[in-house]
Amino acid sequence: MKRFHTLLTAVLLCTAAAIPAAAQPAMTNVYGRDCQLLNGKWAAIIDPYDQGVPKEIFLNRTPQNDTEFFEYAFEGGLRLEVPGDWNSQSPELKYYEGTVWYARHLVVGTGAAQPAEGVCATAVEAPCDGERMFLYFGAVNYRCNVYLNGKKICTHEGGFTPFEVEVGGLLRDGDNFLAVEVDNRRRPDAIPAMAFDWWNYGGITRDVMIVRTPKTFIRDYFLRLDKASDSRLLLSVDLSEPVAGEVSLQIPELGIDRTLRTDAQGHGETSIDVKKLKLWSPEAPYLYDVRLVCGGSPLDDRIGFRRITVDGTKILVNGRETFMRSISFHEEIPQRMGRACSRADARMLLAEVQDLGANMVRLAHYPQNEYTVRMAEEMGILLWEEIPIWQGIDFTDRATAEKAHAMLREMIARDKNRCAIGFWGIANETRPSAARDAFLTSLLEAGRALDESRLFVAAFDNAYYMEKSDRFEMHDDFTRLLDVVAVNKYMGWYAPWPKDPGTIHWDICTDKPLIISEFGCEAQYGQHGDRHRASSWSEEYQEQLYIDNLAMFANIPNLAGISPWILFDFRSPYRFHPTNQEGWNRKGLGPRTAQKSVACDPRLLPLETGGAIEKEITPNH
Ligand code: GCB
Repeated sequence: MKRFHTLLTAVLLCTAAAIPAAAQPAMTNVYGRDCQLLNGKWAAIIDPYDQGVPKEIFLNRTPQNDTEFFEYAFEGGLRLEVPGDWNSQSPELKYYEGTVWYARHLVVGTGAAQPAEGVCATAVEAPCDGERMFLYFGAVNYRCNVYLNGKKICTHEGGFTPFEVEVGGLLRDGDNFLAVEVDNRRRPDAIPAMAFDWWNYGGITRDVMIVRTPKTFIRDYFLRLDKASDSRLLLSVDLSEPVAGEVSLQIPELGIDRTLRTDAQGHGETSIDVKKLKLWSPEAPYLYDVRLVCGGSPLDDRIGFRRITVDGTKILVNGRETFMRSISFHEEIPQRMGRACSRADARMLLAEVQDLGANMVRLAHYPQNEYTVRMAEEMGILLWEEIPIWQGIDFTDRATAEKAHAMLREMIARDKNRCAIGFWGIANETRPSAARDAFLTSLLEAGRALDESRLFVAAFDNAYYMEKSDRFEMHDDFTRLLDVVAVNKYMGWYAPWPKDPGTIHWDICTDKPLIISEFGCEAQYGQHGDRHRASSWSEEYQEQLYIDNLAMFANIPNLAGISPWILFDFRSPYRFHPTNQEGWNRKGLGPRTAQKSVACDPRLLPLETGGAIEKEITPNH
């Protein structure tokens, strides 16, 4: 296995170098920079047969003489809201998986002729001397090609992490035509792959922005508490260019004003001793105003400092044992039947979590919006953030492995300064094999090299009750490499109880903390029935199942947290039952699942949301 792993890593390095025109990973803390949103309505063309490329619709040509005509036009057709998924914006797109083209004009310079009424356009100031401009996408599901003025400028794969491409030198004065070809088809070599238990929302699902920077700027930084000392901060920075330069770090409240010199590669590191640091914790989520300055240009952030470690079977936050009272949610607003995509959406989801009294969220099953992560941090909610390695992944495919590495890098690059994140999740429900072990080991090593300050976890579904030992056991050697092991176990739902729950014992990775990362069952809101019959889909059955599972958890010697599945019902083509599911996974618990039985009827929205969420919803078309 070791040899295979070394070989795989070597091959990965070669393939990475060979990939053409890939977008750059986004710069850290994009919202702290000079940025302009390109959100709003974009023109769109649905292209299920992928005819947009042969017809060169990215050129946006219009007839120039009497004989010319074109079989497309972006104006006068469909409009899609960005950020947002396309499925919830038009009835014919509800189940659509394929290509959609998005287009928008960028009108550069104040003197430029303005586009005609109704044309989707944004006025963009011309760059000042020496200024650079980047086009940033918070997330596009799943893969995309970006064209500017008829030229392909980048490609990106992966539906939940940000990317950018430099456009300063490509924009011209006046009208510029931006087209984004988005494809959300499921593929065997993708992550996630062919089937997964959530809706495959397609589209430009997060903010799109123009970001302006000086010529040389701080591309990346990582400021954190030294794992070994509560009174030392560690800072590393990378400039946009391989040049020796100066970066200063200011944290006024701590009296810190420190200058650091980067080496000829543009990389610098320093440690700073501090006195009387207030640590961040779920109980006291303290954040400091932090400023980094390079070449006179400031970059502001709010950063908290905390230590998350493992001591035997315990998880410690700042040295204190902390039991993870967690819950999961998908990035979805059930009432709208669409992707959560705004600050208001993040607020709604996290407010529910807070009402439940949870101290952690397992973000299911992919990196969610930066808004959510930042807001959780302000609210004192710990996070487990994971990449969408979800069952069915082709662990033998080198290209898939490279995608996993890219997703992990992009997730850590975006959120490594967010102290709310205590756990990086690298996989959900994978089964042992030499190929899987090599794939995940290489991912884990890469993750640890990027961030030594967090715990690495994966969720498994191969724990079983063994009659012989009268215990739950799990045989998966890969768990040895993780800091924390997590188990998804649906006792009472997918697996019948072998005996009285309160008498069941667990013997799984007893030298490490173990989190029950999923359990639960489906129930229809407001449906009453036999508390001992699963097929009643009743609230009573769900309640009894929770009582039974909690009785069993009491016997897990190394239990360090539980995370019920899930806050809200969520849409999923996996779920066929004609009356109890109707395309929804009904395991939701949250109070706003009051919309459960009526979730498909948007007329009831104001009633179900009490008006509060309704105001923040972008109207559908
Ligand atoms: C699981 C998966 C989760 C599913 C859930 C279910 O184990 O990790 O994505 O949604 O089960 O409801 O079956």
